[in-house]
Amino acid sequence: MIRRNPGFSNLTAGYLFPEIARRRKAYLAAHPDAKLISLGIGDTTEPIPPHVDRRMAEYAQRLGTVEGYSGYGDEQGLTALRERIAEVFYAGSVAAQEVFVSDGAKCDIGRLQLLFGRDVEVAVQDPSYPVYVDGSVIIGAAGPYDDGRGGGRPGYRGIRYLPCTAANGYFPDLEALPENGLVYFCSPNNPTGAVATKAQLGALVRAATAKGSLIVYDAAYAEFIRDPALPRSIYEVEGARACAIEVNSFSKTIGFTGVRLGWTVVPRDLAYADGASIHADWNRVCTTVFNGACNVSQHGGLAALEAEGLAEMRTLTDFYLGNAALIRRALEQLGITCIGGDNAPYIWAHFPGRSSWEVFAEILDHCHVVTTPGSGFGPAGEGFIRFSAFGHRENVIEACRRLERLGA
Ligand code: PL4
Repeated sequence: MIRRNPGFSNLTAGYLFPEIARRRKAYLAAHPDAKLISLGIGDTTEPIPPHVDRRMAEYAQRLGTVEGYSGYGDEQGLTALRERIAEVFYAGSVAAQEVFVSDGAKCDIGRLQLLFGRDVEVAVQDPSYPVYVDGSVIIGAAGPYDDGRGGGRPGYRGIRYLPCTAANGYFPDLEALPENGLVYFCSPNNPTGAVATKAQLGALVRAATAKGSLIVYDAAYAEFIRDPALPRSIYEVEGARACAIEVNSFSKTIGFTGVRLGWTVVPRDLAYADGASIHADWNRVCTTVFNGACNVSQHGGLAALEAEGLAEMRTLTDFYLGNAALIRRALEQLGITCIGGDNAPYIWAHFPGRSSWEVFAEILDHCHVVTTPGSGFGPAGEGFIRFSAFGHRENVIEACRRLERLGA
């Protein structure tokens, strides 16, 4: 019989978000009258803004006509959208041909691992979005500790965890970057909400360059940055074009978590150790195992980058940041130490000395609020809870009211 990719059996736990959904369902089965509010998974709740929605609907209608129909498009995305992304988000530092439109940042993070295979050392911020680690395990670049001393040790062999804690201002020790490895870096960070400064990103780029490592920079929450001094793209930093790929998404900015649209920037300057072009290989990946993002979504993306769409994006991200401010204030009034929420849609709350899953269960049971346990994002997340700011305002206000029960 066919053999299983050992990467799957090497995963030591289920994927975080389905596990939360499973526990939520189990709780509801035992407490069918509970009116749960989710501040857990970072999924958008507000409708797609009218300008973007109208443009997509018009385009979808035209697909039902002979003149308006279109089939497969370029795997790399619509030229007009690639040009507009380069212009709006990168102001000339990136060419349209270096922008590859996708069906979302998560999907591209998974596909990017094809470029580097299993013989690469991977480094992640600890805590971080679990796709970086779990995807590395599936492809075989990481696995469980098997030296006989790993029993109970959190994390995986082959992953270099770079702790990001209050003690280091949520920015890792760059001495610990691997040589010739792959470094995942997310800013604004999921789950902590911390944003790297331009000086910090400069140091990251210099360290990665010196060590011959490549950065995959996840900027999925860049549009939530309100502090004008904070960088929204790694390409704001000199040298980044030669050591960094950037992934981004329309998911959280215009409510496209279900519609699906994102992009990845792969500069032509990037090269492997043997001098081969990473841009050329990414183009090969896109044309070989991807067939282009949905054409309706891409027209939604184009609309989002027109003046009305950009204004809608701002209004929507402001709304979620308003939620974040309410949640953070409610937690701080209870004496809980938090970061995030000011330039990111996540609040990272500390429950010292407690297990994250235990606090998750307590909040679920006492407040009927679903959260995300910090330990699901890496060993350094133990003792923390992530609160997501995605929710209807009335639910967020009610959740904040219920959280007061934690102080009782
Ligand atoms: C739940 C840092 C959320 N089912 O929608 P995409 O694919 O363009 O972007 C996904 C993504 C990429 N990068 C970062 C992210 O935080 C996310 C989305 N993360 C969360 O709650 O952490 C949604 C998670 C989704 C999943 O499994 O990823």
